[in-house]
Amino acid sequence: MTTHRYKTILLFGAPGSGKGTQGKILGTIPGFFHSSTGDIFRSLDLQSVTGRTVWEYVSKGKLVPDELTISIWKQYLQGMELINQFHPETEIIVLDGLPRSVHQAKLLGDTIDVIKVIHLVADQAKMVERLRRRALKENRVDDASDEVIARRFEVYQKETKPVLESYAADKVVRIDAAQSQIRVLSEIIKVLVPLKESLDIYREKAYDAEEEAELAAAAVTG
Ligand code: B4P
Repeated sequence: MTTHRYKTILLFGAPGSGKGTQGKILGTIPGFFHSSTGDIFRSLDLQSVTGRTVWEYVSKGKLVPDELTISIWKQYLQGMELINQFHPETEIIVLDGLPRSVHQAKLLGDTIDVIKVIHLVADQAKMVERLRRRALKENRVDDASDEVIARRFEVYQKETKPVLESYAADKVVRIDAAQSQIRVLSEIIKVLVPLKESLDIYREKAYDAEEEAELAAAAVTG
């Protein structure tokens, strides 16, 4: 695993705000790597102790405990790097659903370098309606009942929303998530294009400087 902190964009918002929807699309753009804790949790084997523990929380609309969440996510990312699916030197992580508590944000402080927070905002009734519709299509345990959905919103207000205060106000961009998917996407893209271009220039310069230093060192020793 690289020793640098990963350049990261957070997709932030309440359940049903469209983090996963947008994250999946952004992850198909060269130079971006999408990572969703919700997806990682849903892919765990229910026969395993970890898989069953996670299911216990998710199915009740609760947050999976912080240390367990971070440990599963780090293992996942390490695996992706090892199998060459994630390239930290050239890619930006689009982090969807993490951190979901102030403690998680602290635990991630030495691992990720948050360059922007995309805050997807819509009214709760709209998001609940989407989750109910998704429940019919995807059969997700966390959308299974109005009670579980309501608990997820409570958890969001109490534990997740305060995370926004962990980041400088100029890093947070608020986007109206009640708009069509393509319009939400286009607003996110407008934010990401200049960020990605300036990061590429910075990384190229750093690479050239490193090469020059290596050549100079070789000239001295050789
Ligand atoms: P997630 O998988 O992150 O689920 P989510 O918050 O419900 O969904 P999201 O906002 O991504 O909505 P989506 O795009 O799918 O988390 C699931 C659970 O895992 C959590 O409740 C928690 O228990 C656990 N968990 C995850 N991360 C954790 C962490 N860090 N710590 C502890 N526990 C954690 O959109 C929803 C629906 O709306 C879709 O059907 C989509 O098609 C539709 N939609 C989206 N955008 C739309 C638009 N603009 N217009 C119309 N429909 C739209």
